[in-house]
Amino acid sequence: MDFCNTDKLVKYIKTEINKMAERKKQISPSIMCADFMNLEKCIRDFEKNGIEYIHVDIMDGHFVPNFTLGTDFCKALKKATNIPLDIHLMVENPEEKLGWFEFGEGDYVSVHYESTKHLQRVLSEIRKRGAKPMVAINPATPIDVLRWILPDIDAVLLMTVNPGFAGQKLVEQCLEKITELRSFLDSHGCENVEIEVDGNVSFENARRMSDAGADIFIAGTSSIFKAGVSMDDSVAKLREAIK
Ligand code: S6P
Ligand code: MG
Repeated sequence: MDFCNTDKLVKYIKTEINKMAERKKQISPSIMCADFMNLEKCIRDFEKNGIEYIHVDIMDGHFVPNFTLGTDFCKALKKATNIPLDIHLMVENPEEKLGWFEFGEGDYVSVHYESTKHLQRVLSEIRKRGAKPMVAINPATPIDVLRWILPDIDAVLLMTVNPGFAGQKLVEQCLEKITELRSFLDSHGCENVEIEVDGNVSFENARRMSDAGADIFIAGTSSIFKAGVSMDDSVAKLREAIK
């Protein structure tokens, strides 16, 4: 290790802290970006490549201007594979809709800070139902809104684009936000709380996000669902970028 090189030294220290905190770099492909005519093959490819989570985007046409996947789709996915789900609820008043979903041990369920007046209630309900609660925040939402729900979360989903659509461009200032969020969590004794990044996680951006402190990477049209690249090759390339 070249300790005269500050960048290398900082990266080395961050890697050692991550190891101590038992966090590891993981991939969660966004299934809304898959080829729906070939979903079975896609899921088997995820399994073959040791994919850690499947990210399922649920949109209600109110909280975000789009519709995507829903309750039956999650149910079918749970039957089709043992890979845990990472359900991203982009819906108004998620506390009213949580009961519509089947989820359990090992699954992540995220709700947006901006979507509910009862954030703590809905996060604790997720935990009560056996899943891991995650809070999602939009690019413009400040980090300190998380202060009083820290005991209720296992991860923070940091949106790196405004939610609603695949194929958008990274909101650049979110890179600095990842670094700030990691220090915020560590300074409040939450070294084990993971950071998930969602939006334009390209191979190049993934490397920058990983260096900034992200742990879980939502892989969409910018990386593993790029046309003409095999899943094996793109997952290997993404793993190389985030290690
Ligand atoms: C967006 C959604 C995301 C997208 C993902 C797509 O509202 O929450 O999960 O599916 O970001 O990836 P990409 O690489 O096309 O931005
Ligand atoms: Mg998402």
